[in-house]
Amino acid sequence: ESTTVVVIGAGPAGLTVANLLQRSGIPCVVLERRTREYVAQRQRAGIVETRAVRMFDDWGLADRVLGGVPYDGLLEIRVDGESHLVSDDDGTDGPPARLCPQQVLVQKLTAAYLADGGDLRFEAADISLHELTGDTPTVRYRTPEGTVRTITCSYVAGCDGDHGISRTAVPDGVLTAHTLDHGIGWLAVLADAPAPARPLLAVSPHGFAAHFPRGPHTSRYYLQCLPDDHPDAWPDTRVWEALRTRLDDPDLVSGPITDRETFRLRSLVHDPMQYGRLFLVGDSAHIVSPMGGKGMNLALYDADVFVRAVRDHVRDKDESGLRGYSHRCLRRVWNDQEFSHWMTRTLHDAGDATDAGPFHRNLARARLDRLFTSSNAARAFAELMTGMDPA
Ligand code: RFL
Repeated sequence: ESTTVVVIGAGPAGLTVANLLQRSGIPCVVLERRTREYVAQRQRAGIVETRAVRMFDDWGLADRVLGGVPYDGLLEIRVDGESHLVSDDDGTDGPPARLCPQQVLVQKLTAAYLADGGDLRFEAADISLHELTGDTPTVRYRTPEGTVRTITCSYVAGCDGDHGISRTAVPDGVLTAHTLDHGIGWLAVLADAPAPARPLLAVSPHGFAAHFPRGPHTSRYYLQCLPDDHPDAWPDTRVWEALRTRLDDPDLVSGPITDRETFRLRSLVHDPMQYGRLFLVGDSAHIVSPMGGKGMNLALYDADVFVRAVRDHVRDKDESGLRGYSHRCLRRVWNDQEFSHWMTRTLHDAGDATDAGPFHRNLARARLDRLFTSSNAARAFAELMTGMDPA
């Protein structure tokens, strides 16, 4: 069996690659380890940034793959109970960002790809990649029935996240991993409780907290916690009490908690994002601290750059896009890492719950003050929020 591109993983990165290839008339096969139901339920990101919305629009896919509710592009930053609004309006024309939960995007991308005849194989086990430095790599996997299959292709898109097999197929010493542990933990809570009017980030002496919409009656909350905290240390009463205190909202309406996990904030970049004919796309190449909402949006960016490069090669024998893939993606990755790092430090250090100390606390407060009072600072922030390529 042979195809042009084998896509490993059916998350936001893999499904976007698959849909854009399909729109380009380039054959591909998607291999996903999990079931369709499992993939469709994974809840994480909540905002599709302006650039990504316009990208789907350019490909004629926006109406089919973007769900969720309209979004005025405003973000509330509450500091010790005082509310400030910041905007992602950078003055450019075109459709704005969308509040579209990651699982809705994934469900719709899956449906659009399959409706147009896409080849998507769930429960593909023991995937292995071979001859990546030759002209025709092969991908081997086992079907749910236990048959071992081999697919020959021209390119492999490694879209299988941070714990996938794609990156491990690269020999030791080829990739450099740049890592940062922020020394901060977050408790992430999902609840059937009223969504806030707009995404809300709160600085308080008791630690950072956030409240995001994930649907009209579903909310995502984040609470800064100890880096190695266990979710069991956070029973319902403690969660709601901490949220009411840190959001300075004694009337916050609670609801049944449906998911609760803790994790450490970390950032990771693998350089380069390519080995032979294997191209790493999305989380398989980089992890960004969730502060700033860039992880999924970076995955969508990589997918767009990759498919355009493959299209140039297949259609016009122009290899420049593929050769420049890693460099181009990494430029944006580092730009977003910087944004996310800036937000992570600012919104945590401005409270009193990190060990950054009073000097850094005052620096963080000065940055927030500048953001709220300087139109130039606000504009720079808006530009980063949109994710648009710098001119
Ligand atoms: P995914 O989503 O991890 O998908 C990878 C897919 O590959 C499959 N897979 C395999 N398939 C075959 N063989 C194997 N050996 C395989 N191993 C894995 C998996 O089953 C899966 O289907 O990576 P992708 O597509 O690169 O997408 C990246 C995003 O999911 C990620 O960046 C975001 O979720 C990060 N993120 C956020 N991003 C935002 O833009 N805004 C946010 O608000 C936001 N919040 C978050 C987040 C990540 C979080 N986690 C995971 C800590 C909040 C949280 C809690």
